[in-house]
Amino acid sequence: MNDLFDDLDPLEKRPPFELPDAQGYSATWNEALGGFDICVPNGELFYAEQFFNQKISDRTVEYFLENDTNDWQSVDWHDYVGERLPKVKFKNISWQHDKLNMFGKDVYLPRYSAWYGDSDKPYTYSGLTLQPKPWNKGLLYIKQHIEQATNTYFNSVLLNWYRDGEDNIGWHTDAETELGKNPVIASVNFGETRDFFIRTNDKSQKIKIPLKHGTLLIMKGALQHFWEHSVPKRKKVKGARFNLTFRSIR
Ligand SMILES: O=C(O)CCC(=O)C(=O)O
Repeated sequence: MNDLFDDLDPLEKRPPFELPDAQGYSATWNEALGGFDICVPNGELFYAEQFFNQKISDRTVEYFLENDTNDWQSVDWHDYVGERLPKVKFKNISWQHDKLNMFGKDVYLPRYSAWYGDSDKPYTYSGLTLQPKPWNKGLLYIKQHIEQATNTYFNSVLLNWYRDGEDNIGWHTDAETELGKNPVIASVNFGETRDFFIRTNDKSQKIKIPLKHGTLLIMKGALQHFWEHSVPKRKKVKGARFNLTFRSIR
């Protein structure tokens, strides 16, 4: 599906971001999957810059925001924090605005989210236990395309909606025990490009990976045990970005 590099010899193809020029790092073009198999010390990635084409990616953004209450393109979604968000009747996704208790105070997360999956797979992250909503047509379409390409089965997905560059997610790993020892996590992106960072637990190495409209990034191997990831604030980004992380809960 990735034709951006078609005129290059496979050996000359390079991912559109820098990897340290050091032992343990490599990127190899995977012709069959249209992306790069990337090795980092104690971890593996797969990066397909345009796994979903423009048309499907545009339609996905629309699908996520369609609702009976507002024109999805012109509304300021910052006006719907907390309990106001579920009052909007979204056609396809049950978006919610979760809060965390930090030092005795409830704080809303700087993003909206939704959780879908097989009904018997509740998931706990950052102290929140999420009950999945049943799969819908659009999410199954995305899931099945990723499953076919990667030969991996996923039974749940966390959706994050970053309204603009103020929304973010801090450094963390997805090493929850219910994901198994070395989880395969497929992260797909729609909307604005945002910088996704991975850094080693000791903070000595950091890699910036641009995740674009239609990009697929797969994290696998021991990555979650040795590397953290984050999407920091980017004040210049004015539009929305959606990230879906497909997981397999034991
Ligand atoms: O938005 C992203 O790219 C990352 C999301 C993430 O790290 C998570 O959901 O755990």
